Amino acid sequence: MVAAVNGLNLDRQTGFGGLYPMFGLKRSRELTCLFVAVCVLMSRSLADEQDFVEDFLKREYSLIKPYRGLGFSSSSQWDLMGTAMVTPDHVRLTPDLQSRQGAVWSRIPLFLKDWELKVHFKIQGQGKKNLNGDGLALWLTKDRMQNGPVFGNMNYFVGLGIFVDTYPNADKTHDRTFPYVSVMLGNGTLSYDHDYDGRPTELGGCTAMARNAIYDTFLLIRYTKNRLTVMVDVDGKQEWKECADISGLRLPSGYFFGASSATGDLSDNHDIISMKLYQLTVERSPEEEEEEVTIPSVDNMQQFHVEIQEGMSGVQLFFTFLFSILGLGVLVVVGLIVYGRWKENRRKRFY
Ligand SMILES: *[C@@H]1O[C@H](CO)[C@@H](O)[C@H](O)[C@H]1NC(C)=O
Ligand SMILES: [Ca+2]
Repeated sequence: MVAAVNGLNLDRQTGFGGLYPMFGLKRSRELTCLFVAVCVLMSRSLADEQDFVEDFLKREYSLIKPYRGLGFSSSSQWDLMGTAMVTPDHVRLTPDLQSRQGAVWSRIPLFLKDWELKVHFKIQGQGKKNLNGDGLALWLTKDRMQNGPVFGNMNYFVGLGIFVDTYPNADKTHDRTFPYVSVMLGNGTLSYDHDYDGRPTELGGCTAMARNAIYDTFLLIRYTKNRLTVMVDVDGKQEWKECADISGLRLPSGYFFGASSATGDLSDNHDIISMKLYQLTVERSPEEEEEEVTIPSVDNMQQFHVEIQEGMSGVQLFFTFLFSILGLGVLVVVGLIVYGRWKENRRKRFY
């Protein structure tokens, strides 16, 4: 569904831009009429299922090839930091080398209310599965261009963080398959807990086999009417798979888009190929129009709270083992005694 919407819009975009120069100005009115008619027809069929009337690619918020002037020109709308570098094919946040941090940040604060960000990314490296790390993060935050421990960005961030976590730090029990995509909303006091892969603050997520994928890998983040949806497309089927759906999420405006990544002892190439921002046009009631948000928040935060199941420490494991052996020993002794008595009784009965 979403893929279809996007596809249509892309076609509309390129088709329209491509047609315009061929017609004179006189023609443009007819063309506009035609365009409007087509839009109305298309939106009517789309509106049956969802209330987006139209959406448009916003170039000023998008990171698209060729990345002209990126990282050095004052006219570029994006900044690079750390190890991030631009090649003709991608923005490489980190190379497949240990202890690197890199990021790319938009210079323009976002004041759109309803939007959709489509991210084309690539994570690829030499390391064997689960011997690679640490993943990348996408941001829409109050601060930009900060260093830190959360995939190369600051902790206690204010705003939205979407992580493509490729290394299971906590998951010694393997109840979750990595790479794992997860969503967090920071409010300045919440901390991302790296040792637990951010589970204490996670609002939703899913497994996405996006590393060393033979297909192009995409993430879609949609925010409209306080609802955040994250979708993934990593297995070459050209369809979006739902990953997270969070209602009652309030994000202030004026925040910055960014992408960051970090490697530690383990590494990967973390590349951003494009980040395309589409404005969504959504009908709102006057009350919805007026709502002013100053701090990111989620209604009913408790509903997301998960009990962390602590894995056993070495000492606990030792004592568990010890007591198991002792218990087994006691059982064997008791068993032997009972058997002895029983045998004795039987002998008595025979004589
Ligand atoms: C941030 O969220 C947490 C958890 O909901 C809450 O306890 C804390 O008070 C919030 N901080 C701010 C500044 O709103
Ligand atoms: Ca991790």
